[in-house]
Amino acid sequence: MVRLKLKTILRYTAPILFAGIVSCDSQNAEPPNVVIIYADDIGYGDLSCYGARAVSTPNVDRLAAEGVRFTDAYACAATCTPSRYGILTGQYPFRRNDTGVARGDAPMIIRKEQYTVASLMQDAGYSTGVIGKWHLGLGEGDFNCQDWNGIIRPGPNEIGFGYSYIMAATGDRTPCVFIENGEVINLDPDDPIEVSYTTPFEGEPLGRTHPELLKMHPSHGHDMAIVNGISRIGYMRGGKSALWVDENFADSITLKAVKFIEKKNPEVTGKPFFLFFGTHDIHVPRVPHPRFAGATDMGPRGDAIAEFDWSVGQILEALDRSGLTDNTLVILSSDNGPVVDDGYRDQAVERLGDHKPWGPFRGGKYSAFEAGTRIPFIIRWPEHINPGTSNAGVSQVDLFAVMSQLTGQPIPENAAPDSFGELDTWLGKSSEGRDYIVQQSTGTLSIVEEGWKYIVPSKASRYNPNTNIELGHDTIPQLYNLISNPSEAINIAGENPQIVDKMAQKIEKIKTTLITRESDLN
Ligand SMILES: [Ca+2]
Repeated sequence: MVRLKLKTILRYTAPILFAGIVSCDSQNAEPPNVVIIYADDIGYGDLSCYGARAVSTPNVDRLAAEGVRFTDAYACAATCTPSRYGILTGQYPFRRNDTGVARGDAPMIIRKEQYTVASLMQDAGYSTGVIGKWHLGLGEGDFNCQDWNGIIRPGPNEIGFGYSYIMAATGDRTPCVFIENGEVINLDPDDPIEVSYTTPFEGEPLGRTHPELLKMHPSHGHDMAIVNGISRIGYMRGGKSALWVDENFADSITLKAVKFIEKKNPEVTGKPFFLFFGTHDIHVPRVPHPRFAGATDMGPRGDAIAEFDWSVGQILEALDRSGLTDNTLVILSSDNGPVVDDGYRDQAVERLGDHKPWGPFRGGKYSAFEAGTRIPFIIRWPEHINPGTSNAGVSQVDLFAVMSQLTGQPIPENAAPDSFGELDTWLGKSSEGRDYIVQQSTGTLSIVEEGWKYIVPSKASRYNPNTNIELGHDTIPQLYNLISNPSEAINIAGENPQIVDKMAQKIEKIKTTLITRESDLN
């Protein structure tokens, strides 16, 4: 049935949609598989193909050498939850006031009636799956609405993902278990899980009361439930047989991703696949498998980058082994910029040396400055992409519309309102890029256009001493020329009032224009 549907889609849409992609064999064009490798908190300067020297990432470098490496690419926001919301829905996360960093017991932020890029791929006839970090909430209702001991719905399976194997939030938040298709795996029904973000459970040791039980100590926050010798954000009790082991995160989710690729091979299923693989690396707690200890001189943060690269290598090898490399579009990126001390005493600061996770940019995770959202972005599709580097401006919010162009599956009315069809740019065939890019920090919005960057004034904190990150917020307008001053050192708003006015008006218009794709803003 599905195979028929796909062929039907191809017959009617491929001649148009693949016209720009396939030059001589469009009759035989099969839609590509799509694998998104979505890193967590990996900064612009953390990979060797982006200039890192203190860590080697040969598998990512291979991807870059065989595809297009983008230098001016942006995540939707400077933290996990809003960034993930944006890439999956094609809507700027600032349009909703509940897309901030989610608790582990938050209800699902993407509503079950929302149409996601996974829904689009499913409707286009793809096998779809999400594996790894989720951090977009689960269930519906208030906080703590989930039945961790039963079926947890809605979840990714209700918004377009046919298969899911996820952690509810992050490695540093309870519940510390993996959830497969809505059920906690390895759970003993006689030892039910309880989760709370407000009240500790009587008798359960906490990081702040029992530091002697910890193998990794918090530097700020992260002093509640202890699991695997590491204290977390949030409380939990029970579910002992289901608790994860941090050292095995990468092995566990990478193995699931490789199995997904093998099981969903189009030669077996008759349809292509779409896999969203969210690594936990290099988010805190950074506890890579012991075999990566000492891979770098930077301690766990550097070693977690090496582990991330290993995961990438496993995915690429699985594609090679299955004969799928040529017709698989692989996108590798990160959800936000880098942070060094993000809450654990893991020697990241002490052993950083000359390494610059933020590359040539200012700020980091959480920040309105470039390093908050300027991220690595690499796309490989051997059948259709000539390797190279592109400085076109691209944003992850466009994934949705790009997938629509790729598959010929139309975007339903009102879905993905801020997602633009930038396929030619993503495939390295055009150097045009987006007309403008919207950035979102923890406290304000910014806009980048024609080399200028304007940061909307905000009363939010300018600096976070815990993470030692300049947040880029200021009560006065900030204007930078990213071409002559990519490090945003010199605020030239005072000398350029007309440009400030124009950009301030534009971002106001973007805020009030609910569907920017079809607007006259472009
Ligand atoms: Ca992140």
